Amino acid sequence: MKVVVTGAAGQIAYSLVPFLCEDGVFSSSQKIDLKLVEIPQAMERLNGFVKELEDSAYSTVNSISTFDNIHDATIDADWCLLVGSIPRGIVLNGKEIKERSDLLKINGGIFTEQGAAIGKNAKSSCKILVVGNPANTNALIGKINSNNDDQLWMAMTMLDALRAKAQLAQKLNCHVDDIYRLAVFGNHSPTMFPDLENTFIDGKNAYQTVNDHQWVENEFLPRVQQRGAEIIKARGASSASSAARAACETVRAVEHPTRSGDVFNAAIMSDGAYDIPAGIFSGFPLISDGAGNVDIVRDYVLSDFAKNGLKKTADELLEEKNLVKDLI
Ligand code: NAX
Repeated sequence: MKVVVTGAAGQIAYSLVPFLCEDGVFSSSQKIDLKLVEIPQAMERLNGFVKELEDSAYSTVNSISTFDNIHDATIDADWCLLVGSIPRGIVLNGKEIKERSDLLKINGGIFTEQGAAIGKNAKSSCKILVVGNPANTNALIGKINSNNDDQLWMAMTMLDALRAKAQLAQKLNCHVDDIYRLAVFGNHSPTMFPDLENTFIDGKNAYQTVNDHQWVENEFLPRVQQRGAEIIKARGASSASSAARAACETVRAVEHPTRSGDVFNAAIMSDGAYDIPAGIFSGFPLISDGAGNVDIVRDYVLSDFAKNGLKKTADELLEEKNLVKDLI
C-alpha cells in the first residue's frame, strides 16, 4: 500500500500520519509504504517527524520515505492525502495573501501540478483526498489536470459532518454514534449546508426530534459553519487534531463498506444530483462498497429551506470555479 501525504511537516499531518498507521484503517492487510512530501524549505522539520515515526515502530508500516517533489512520490500510489497548501495571511514576495481569489490562484497552481503527477504516476485505482483549502476547488483543479477518469478524487467535508454530529448530540443528549444519515452539502466553507431533515437518531427523525427550527437556523447552522473560526480564536491556530481524525475517518469510510442505512461525507464531482450543477466538487451523502466504488445517496428529501441553502453554497462553488477557469 503506497500512501502519499503532502504537507507532511505541517500540523494536521503530525496527527494524521499516526492515525493512518493504526490497525484497521485500510482494508488491505498489506503493510504501508509512507511517502511524505514537503516543500524543500520544510524538509528538515519533516526529517524530525520521520525520526518520531520510526521510533513509533508501527507494525503496519513497511517503509517511510520523504520527497521534495510530488512526481517521484506518487509513483504507483494507492492513496494521496493532499494536505499541503498555502494558508491565507502568509507573506509571499513581500505581499500578504489576504484575498480568497489570490489564495485560490496560488493553491490552484500547486494542484495543477499535483493533479498531473497523480494522473500520470499513481495507480488507476488511486483515491485522492484533498484537505488543503480551498479544498473543493483544489480538488476540481487536481481532478481536471489529472486527465484520468479512473481515479477517485474527493475533498474533505468529514470534519464538517463530525462537527454537526457533535452539536446535535449535545443538543439531544445522545451519543454521536446514535446519529446516522447526517449529510453536509456543498462547499467546505461557511456556506456549507449540514442537513438535519434527513438525519436519524435511533429511528427518529433528528429535525422533528429537535422540533425547533429557530435553533436549527440560528444556532446549529452558524455554529457548525463557523466552528473553524471559533477554534482559531480559542487556540490561536486552526483545527489540527480534529481535521486529522476526519481525514483518517474518510479513508476508513472509503476502504470499508458503509454501515447499512448510513452514509459518509466527502465532496465529489457533482453529476447534477440534488440540483448541484454538474462539474463542481460538492459535499454529498455517500456510500462505499469497500471495493473502491463510491456513490451518491439520492433519496434525501429537501425542504425549501434546504434547497435555498444548497443553492447558496453551489453558487459559491461556481464563483470559485470561475476564478480558477485558467487552471482547468
Ligand atoms: P500547516 O501550515 O501547519 O501545514 C501545511 C504544510 O504544507 C506546510 O508544512 C507547508 O510547508 C506544506 N506545503 C505547502 N505547499 C506544499 C506543496 N506544494 N507540497 C507539499 N507540501 C506543501 O497547515 P495545516 O494546519 O496542516 O493545514 C493544512 C491545510 O488544511 C490548510 O490549507 C488548511 O486550511 C486546511 N484545512 C482543511 C480542513 C478541511 O476540513 N478540508 C480543515 C482543517 C484545515 O483548516
